[in-house]
Amino acid sequence: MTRRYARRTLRSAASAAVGLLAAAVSIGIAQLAAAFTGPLGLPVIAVGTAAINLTPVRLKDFAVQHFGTDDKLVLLSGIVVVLALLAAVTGLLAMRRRAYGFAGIAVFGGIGLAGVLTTPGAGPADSLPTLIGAAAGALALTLLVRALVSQRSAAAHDGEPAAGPAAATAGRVTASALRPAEAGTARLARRGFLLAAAGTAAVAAAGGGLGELLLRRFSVSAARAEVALPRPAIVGPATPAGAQLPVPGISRFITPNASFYRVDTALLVPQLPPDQWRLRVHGMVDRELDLSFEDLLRRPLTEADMTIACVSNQVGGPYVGNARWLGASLASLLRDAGIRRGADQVLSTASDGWTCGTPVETVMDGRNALVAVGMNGQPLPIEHGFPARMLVPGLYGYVSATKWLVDIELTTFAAQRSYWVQRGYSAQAPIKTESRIDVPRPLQQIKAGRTAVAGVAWAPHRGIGRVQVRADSGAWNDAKLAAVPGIDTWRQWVWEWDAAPGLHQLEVRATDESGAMQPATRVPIFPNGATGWDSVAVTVT
Ligand SMILES: Nc1nc2c(c(=O)[nH]1)N[C@H]1C(S)=C(S)[C@@H](COP(=O)(O)O)O[C@H]1N2
Ligand SMILES: [Mo]
Repeated sequence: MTRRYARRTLRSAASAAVGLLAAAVSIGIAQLAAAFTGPLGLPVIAVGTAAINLTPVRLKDFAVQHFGTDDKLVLLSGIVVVLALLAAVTGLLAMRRRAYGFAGIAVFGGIGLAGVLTTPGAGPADSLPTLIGAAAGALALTLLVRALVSQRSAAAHDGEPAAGPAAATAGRVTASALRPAEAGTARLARRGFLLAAAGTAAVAAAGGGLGELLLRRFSVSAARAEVALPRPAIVGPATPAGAQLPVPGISRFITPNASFYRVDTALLVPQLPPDQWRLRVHGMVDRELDLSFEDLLRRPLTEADMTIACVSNQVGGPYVGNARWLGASLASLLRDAGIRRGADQVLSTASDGWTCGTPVETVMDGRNALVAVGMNGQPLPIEHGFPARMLVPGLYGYVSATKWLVDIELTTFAAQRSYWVQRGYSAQAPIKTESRIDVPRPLQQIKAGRTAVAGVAWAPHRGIGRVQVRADSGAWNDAKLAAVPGIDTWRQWVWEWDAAPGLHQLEVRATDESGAMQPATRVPIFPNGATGWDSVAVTVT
């Protein structure tokens, strides 16, 4: 009985493998085809993108909180697991009736096609990889089913039980529907199936691998390396000597590009060749503008230090960074276009269709709102928006910091809602005053005696006026504040603590330069940013 059970399991596994292999061929061949038509035609990515855009906002917040920047990897892994399960079931069904298998492939293909066709920027040609992949999958399925059926038929004649009751129904694939195989050919037939399986696996891997390789030609990293950024017309203030406190473990005043946080909805980082990039300015304007990257670089460029933060940053969280940016004045660009009376929203759009709404008033009030092209002395890194992005000091990223910027429309908040506003986030979202303890680390063990408690605080475009620290809910102590080049960056702070042995809790709170203190009340990220005081628990020995 265990032998029969083992044999049944093996049979099911072989059927499931048929489905998995056919799915692998579909995806591998689709990837190869997409290497010719472009990455927008990659069906799994397209479905993942559609999933991101359809995901309820609470679930997305959960994903960002728990998986951080790995949320995309988790999503893609999830899609692959679901795909594999459905493919295995399709294989099992296909061994009962081939039509079920084709139906399964049609469903996969349909979902892929829907994903591709709803991808902003995708054209009719981008549906080809999915169609070709589906056809290749159907072919693989046919071959594998045939090979497995003839193996089972041969095995039956060698004395193994047949696939099931003989059926006369047309299209029903059972051993009895085939010509009886010669006795003794079972081994040959098994080898035939294994060869077919290995062959399809090789086709899937070769297609996918070659596709991956060829898709690299869409990368703009070579084009980025060739960009020579002009010197700034307005040079940023020199970083004051005391901006960086000599405390090991504190966040560096300037966040290096490689460790700057990344938050966006893009599964594949958009690759925009600078020589093809255009920026359109339109809507409620006197004259439409249409700029090339060269036009943008010819404008006087401003260099400015600016801290940007994500609304999804929890109290004490990592989604904040400070860089020295280089860009053209957004206000001057809009002045050239001529803002019509009544326009109150700058609606910016990325190449992938993501949108962002910024108050006209904020952009025009004299702060350093930029169409940025440089970050810390380099062209923008591709994942941070190459070749151009928007930045507005003082506003959360989702209402100000459009990466891969291609379109600016002057409109009203009443007429149009941007990506996250459609999903319930506030249309107006200034960055809330925040402070974070960098050292000591949570649950760190430290030696008794004088120890530095230090970190960063930010209230972009208001400036940090005071930071206070306390231990074990005792009296508040003023931290020493580092120097800053202006009010748009974060500010380092340090407090010397005389630590006595035991378990302690440290807390921090900041006050902006207008005198408003960071509220103690914990509110969640949704709908316009978390509040509350950061705290860490440490053991002193
Ligand atoms: N095209 C595009 N731009 C975008 C986003 C996005 O999803 N797509 N996310 C915004 C958000 S929510 C933030 S916090 C900042 C983050 O910028 P960074 O990834 O360069 O740190 O980019 C903004 N710009
Ligand atoms: Mo964000």
